[in-house]
Amino acid sequence: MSLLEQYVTEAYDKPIRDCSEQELYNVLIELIKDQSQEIPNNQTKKKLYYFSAEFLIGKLLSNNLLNLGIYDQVNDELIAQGKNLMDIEQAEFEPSLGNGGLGRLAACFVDSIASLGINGDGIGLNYHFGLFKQHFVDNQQTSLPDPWLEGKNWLVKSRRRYTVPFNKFSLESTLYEIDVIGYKQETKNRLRLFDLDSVTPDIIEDGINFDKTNIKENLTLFLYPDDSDHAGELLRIYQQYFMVSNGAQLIIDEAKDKGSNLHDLADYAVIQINDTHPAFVIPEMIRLLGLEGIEFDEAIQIVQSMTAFTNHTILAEALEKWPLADLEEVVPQLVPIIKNLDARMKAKYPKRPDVAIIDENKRVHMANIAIHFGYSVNGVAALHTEILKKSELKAFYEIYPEKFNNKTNGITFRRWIMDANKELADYLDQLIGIEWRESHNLEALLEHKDDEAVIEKLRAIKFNNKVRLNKRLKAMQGIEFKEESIIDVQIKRFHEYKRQQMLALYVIYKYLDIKKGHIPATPITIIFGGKAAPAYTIAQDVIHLIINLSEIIDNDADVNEHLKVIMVENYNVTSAQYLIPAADISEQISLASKEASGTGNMKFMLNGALTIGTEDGANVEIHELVGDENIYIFGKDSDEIIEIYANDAYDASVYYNQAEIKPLVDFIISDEMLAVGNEERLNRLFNELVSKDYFMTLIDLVEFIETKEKMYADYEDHDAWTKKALVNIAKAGYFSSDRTISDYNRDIWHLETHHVAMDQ
Ligand code: NBY
Repeated sequence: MSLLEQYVTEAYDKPIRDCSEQELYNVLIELIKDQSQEIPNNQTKKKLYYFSAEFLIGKLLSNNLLNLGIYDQVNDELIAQGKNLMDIEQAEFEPSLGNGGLGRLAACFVDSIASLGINGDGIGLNYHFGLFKQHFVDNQQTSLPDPWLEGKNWLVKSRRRYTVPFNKFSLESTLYEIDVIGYKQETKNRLRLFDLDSVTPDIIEDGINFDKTNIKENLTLFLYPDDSDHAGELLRIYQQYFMVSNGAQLIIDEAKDKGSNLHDLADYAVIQINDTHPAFVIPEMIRLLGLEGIEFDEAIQIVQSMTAFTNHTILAEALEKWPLADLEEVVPQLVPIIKNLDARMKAKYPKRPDVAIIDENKRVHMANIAIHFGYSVNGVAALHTEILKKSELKAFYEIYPEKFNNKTNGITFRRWIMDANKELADYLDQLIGIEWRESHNLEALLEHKDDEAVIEKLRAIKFNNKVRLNKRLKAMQGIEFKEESIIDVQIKRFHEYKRQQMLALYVIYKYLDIKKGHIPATPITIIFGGKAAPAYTIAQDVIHLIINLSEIIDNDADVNEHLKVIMVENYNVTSAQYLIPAADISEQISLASKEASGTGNMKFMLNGALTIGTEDGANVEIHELVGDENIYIFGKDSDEIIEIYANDAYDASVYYNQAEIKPLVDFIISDEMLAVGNEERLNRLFNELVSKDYFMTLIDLVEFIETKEKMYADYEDHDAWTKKALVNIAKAGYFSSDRTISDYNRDIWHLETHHVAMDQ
């Protein structure tokens, strides 16, 4: 009897072929958990703690089987019994522990850290209802709790508990852990998610609203609870402090277990802070070391030598500044420490209010704490790091040039090709051998650029992935597209700087153009996916516009044969794994200088989609790698945009009044649109675009339309197109998160690795 059969017999006393997918899922998750229990934790002396408010890990069934090296074996056995893993994985609920790029990056990183044999755990919170579940009603986004914990899941309860002191009460934590099994590794790491037993859904009113003041019952209910009012602001501070205090206590315990006397803590632990959300770990660790008998000055030195900070944005709104009064209310024990750190910096840099920790409005700048009292500050793509040094963090760069470094983001090839696009991965094995599965070097593919059979096969794989996507969309939303169409995709959080509204204006252009009788040679399917923050009204208006467009086009017999627009509901990691392998075109059209890196761009490239993009974030590096012929770059560059901001020189109305643009924007409030949409939302969006448009939608619109037309025309030469796709795949190796993590380790963490460093 195979291991799987043993488990199935034990649980259900019947053969595999008689089990439901749900039953097989229940068995497999136990089997995998047991297998991974056998793998010892990485125990090397020094350990990385990756602190992050989010870990957008995706489903783990296939991923874990893949990393255990038993995916094919298990799947073959299931297939012989009329079952398969892809169907079984439908029974898994995707963990809702993240939001966007920052959370997905953390997930790719923990996978790479484990796969390189580096000792490093993720530290975060266990949100019972995650971010939120997006549901469309009347062509609008609504938000519901995401009950992901209802399914059988990967969490294992630990015996470890800590007490976290707040002003008015203390809370005792519970720790849940998820094993992070590296790819074919002898040791494993863990994701450590702190939680509170007293949290309960009973306080949820309608949708995602709940009593924000009831901390004992709401602390870990949701990720990023609305912080637009005072109670919401306090709740975020409660969450952040709960995360970091637990994490810091854990670090101290684990170091002591290994023999640390805490004076040497930095020999045992290094902390990477993912954006500012965990930055309270600095004063908290200083506080805890004080309780352990370490003098304040020494505690500062210790913490400083073991803490590094990653910045993910230049948008001011995301750099947290908490009112000191809020901290007095929630965590008064941190206030004297923060004031002391502030006083030191004010004494040292008396004429530099721009680097102060506490500003003149008595707000605490979290990033400033992390930069002064950490030893490394990194951006997430070359351009982003340059902008940090030149403008956003210029004052700090002048003081601490040695702290600044770039770590261009990456993606884990285990999930984003081996798991998401098995057919392509298997074909690459045949073509260039299996070494790429560890080295992630795909350059050998370039030798096959002129081989027609290869080009044809790549096209066939792309088509099969379209068929697979179509099945899923039909099952999820009852939507079908033409499988022979060109698939053009923009999937990411909704934000004005990402300019989904610019692609929506292109859809309007194309719709009107087809109405005029200009029929595309190949049908076009444009797919959007992403959530808008519940408090971000304009972003929701854009979603509304897109769903309206999709309805108008579907109901128009002149157009619906040639153009289809799809808005994917509740876009998440699982849907990304279907969408990306099926895409021909990757939309990376942010306003230059605003997208720190992007990582979706890398996933599309790896799966053979061509990018249409601005010179922003990591697009710049993709462009350099693939060359002008294999990417479609348009629009103003970051220097130009920064200059326009500096001179306050963008006037939306000037663009709006151009003959090519006006009819497109006017369509937003046309009778046709108002017949299907909500007047208030559409008017608001229209007014925003013509009068304010802070993220300059219209500045690149004409060039965007021209570039898209060129791209669709180029698609008609199938061989030439697929050759470009091949070059993109071949050059994607640089964007492996194993490379990124090797870079972090080489420059920042300095931990032992059990894996040969990659040579690219
Ligand atoms: O981090 C993203 C960047 O936009 C993207 O360019 C980059 O590739 C990625 C990984 O480095 N940032 C991001 O996802 N940030 C957030 O989602 C976020 C969420 C909440 C808050 C701030 C940022 N917040 O302050 O509440």
